[in-house]
Amino acid sequence: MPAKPLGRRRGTKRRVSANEPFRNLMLMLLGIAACLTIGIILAATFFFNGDADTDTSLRHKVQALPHLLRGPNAGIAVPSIESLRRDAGHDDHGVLHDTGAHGDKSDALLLALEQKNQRHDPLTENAPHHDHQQHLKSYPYALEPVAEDYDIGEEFVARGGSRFLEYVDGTPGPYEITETLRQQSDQVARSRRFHVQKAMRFVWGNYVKYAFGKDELKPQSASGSDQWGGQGITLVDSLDTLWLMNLKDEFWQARDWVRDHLDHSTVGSVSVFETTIRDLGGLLAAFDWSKDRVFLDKAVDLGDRLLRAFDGATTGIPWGEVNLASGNRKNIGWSGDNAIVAEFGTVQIENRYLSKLTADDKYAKKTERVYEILDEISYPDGLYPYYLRNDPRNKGKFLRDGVTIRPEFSNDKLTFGAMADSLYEYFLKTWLQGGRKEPLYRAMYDKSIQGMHDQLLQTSTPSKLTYIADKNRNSGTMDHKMDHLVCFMGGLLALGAYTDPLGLDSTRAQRDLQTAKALTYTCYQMYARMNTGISAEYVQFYAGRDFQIGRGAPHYLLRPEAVESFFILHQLTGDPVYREWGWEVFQAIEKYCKTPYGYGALNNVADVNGKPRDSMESFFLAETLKYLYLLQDPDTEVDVLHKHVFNTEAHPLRIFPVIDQESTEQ
Ligand code: DMJ
Repeated sequence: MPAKPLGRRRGTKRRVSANEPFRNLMLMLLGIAACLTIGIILAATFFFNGDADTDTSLRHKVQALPHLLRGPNAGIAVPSIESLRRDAGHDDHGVLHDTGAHGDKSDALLLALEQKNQRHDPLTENAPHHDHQQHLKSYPYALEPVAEDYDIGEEFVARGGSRFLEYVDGTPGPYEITETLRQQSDQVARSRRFHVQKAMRFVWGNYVKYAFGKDELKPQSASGSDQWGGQGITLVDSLDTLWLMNLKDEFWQARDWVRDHLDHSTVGSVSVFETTIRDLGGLLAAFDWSKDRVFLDKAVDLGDRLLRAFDGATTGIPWGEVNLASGNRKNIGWSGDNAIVAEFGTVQIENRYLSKLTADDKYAKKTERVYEILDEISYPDGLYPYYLRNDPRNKGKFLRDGVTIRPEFSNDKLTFGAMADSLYEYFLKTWLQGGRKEPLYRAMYDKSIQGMHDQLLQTSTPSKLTYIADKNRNSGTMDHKMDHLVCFMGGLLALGAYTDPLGLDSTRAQRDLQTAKALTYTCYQMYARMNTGISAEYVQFYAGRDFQIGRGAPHYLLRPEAVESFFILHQLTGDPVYREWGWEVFQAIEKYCKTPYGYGALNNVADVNGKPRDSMESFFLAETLKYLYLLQDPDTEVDVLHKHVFNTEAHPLRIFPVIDQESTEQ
């Protein structure tokens, strides 16, 4: 039987029950609620699975929290939902190259996150993170110990830049870094560090034999030279390398020379910057590790002589050169009497350490004042042109009725390479040295890194290599080159990310970490793509061709910046790939730069038959060999996150809270 049709029959009056209006109202409300719920679910699905990098990044923030609380970052501030909201507003510029505002979308996402967090504890909700972990692959690169009689000169062949492509954009690696992998990597590293130590023993032995106490060893002609005014620069610069490589007999022999022969009262005019970072930094680090008073006494004497560079400097910016014997000062001739930001902005760590150890704040005060002046005259983008007018002939310009007025920049070139590089490095490191308590320095660092991302960061074609270009601020013209010197930025950005007051998982820190890794990969490519496996002084980027050796810059001066970043990134992330890259670089240096008595700069990194020059800068022993060794030394006491700050010449000094703690323990 067909069912009776329901509903009103035409012409008949419908009977209405007493409950019906209420029931209809309820049904309507239920319908609206259902629509709203579906809408919210759809919106949330879109935001959580959408294409925006920011969304992924914010989701990642919540998912990664448990890992952060347990892992090597335990103790690092966990971002609150308020800080996430703040990030998504002013600080959120997305990941690499995405500087657009995310506005409403981010707000909606944060709202969704807040609602989610009310129902689920973000500190325990990490299922998607587990998913990611499950998709991680095994580390595919062979980890084989190196025999002690392995002949690098015979065996090493540069293998080009076609490997490790998965590291190009700096996103989290596809490989699982397990405890077993770390242990394997440590074992292999110990067999490699033997070879780096052997290189140091070789070059140091020849320095002692042919140039002991001289500024430099000439590695082809087995003689010494004194082009740094006769301060034993190589010896002093090498002290902590000897200590950290456990070459203690050599260290104490060098200490005796410092005690008996190092006499700054006979040294003439020197660069304030170079002498501070190499000589003063070397003495301070030697003291910091050995606690031998000889080093501190010599450092105080040198520090007092260098401090005269501030005498009569009406701008508060020191003179570029000072005569250690007479105290006479002058500007640097070759820079057209301009003061260079990377010079006067890179003397703070050494002078602050001196103040800390002597309880005399004169060193710290004068050099910290430089940062206040820089902050006062800074541009909104936090980037500094590299020349400042500091000319005595323009003295009147800086004085008005006896009051010092603001100094002025005298060019508009923006770079993270030569002449500006370590200024930015010291903003962050000065803050770290003081125990992260002086917000001005961190703010100056963060501002400049934002400016760098907004204005200078580029991606090459076709390989999508990340690089930091130079720029003329006034004309806006970009120069698509990158100095090898810029390669320190990978390590610095990573250090900044791991110590970011917003937390490592903040959008800003994640952006900086990604840039750090991507940039470091580019620096690795600058080595790997050369015939010798060694980088040129700078490379030039061209559309469609990635980079080529810069015009007039095919040489390699034994510089450390790339291996410095490998070391720092390895200490922070534990990814063994940085050890692979460092080992490759070491072998290339061993094969192409080694001479009968040391290691020499190369004229042309494209020429596998070239003869190294008869010159070896002290930073090869102070920095390049030290970083290469520490990278392969799992047993080192050096700890860049909790204990030490490296000055720009790779001299590790304890940070102030550690000094304080250790002095109360004694
Ligand atoms: C070193 O003297 C320092 O690292 C400095 O900050 C820049 N360049 C050299 C090494 O390349």
